[in-house]
Amino acid sequence: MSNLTKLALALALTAAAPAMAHDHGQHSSYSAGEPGDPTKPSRTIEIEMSEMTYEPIRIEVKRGEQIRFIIRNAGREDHEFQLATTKENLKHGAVMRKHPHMEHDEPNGVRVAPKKTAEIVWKFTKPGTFEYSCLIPDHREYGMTGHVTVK
Ligand SMILES: [Cu+2]
Repeated sequence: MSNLTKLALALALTAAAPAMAHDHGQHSSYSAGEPGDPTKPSRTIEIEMSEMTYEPIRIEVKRGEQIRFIIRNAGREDHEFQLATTKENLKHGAVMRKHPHMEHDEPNGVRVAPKKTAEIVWKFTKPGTFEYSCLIPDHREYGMTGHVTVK
């Protein structure tokens, strides 16, 4: 290998490294806590989604508590339950606006078809206020946000 080739290779690796690190970071940390362990005990909270709200719209959990969310779509359209900080959901919502049919495959969120039910097991490891929101374009704006207080 010539010195010039080695230099080009080194530059290419340096340029690629930050992008890779960023991707990895996005998938290994979640703003509202961490994915739960379904084999461990959890408290069940049922959430009903419809146009354009959640029931309940406010819940309280203890720090370190694991919750099994049973999320039922009682509406006539698809809805989402995306558990994160407001900041993260707004950022995610902006991406959804450009790509409305974006598929999610993350443990902190789910899209549910009408009359269907989904489950998310989540461990609230961080204190603070978090939210669940539907990021399908316009749904959040029409009121699809609920809040989780972690004490
Ligand atoms: Cu919705």
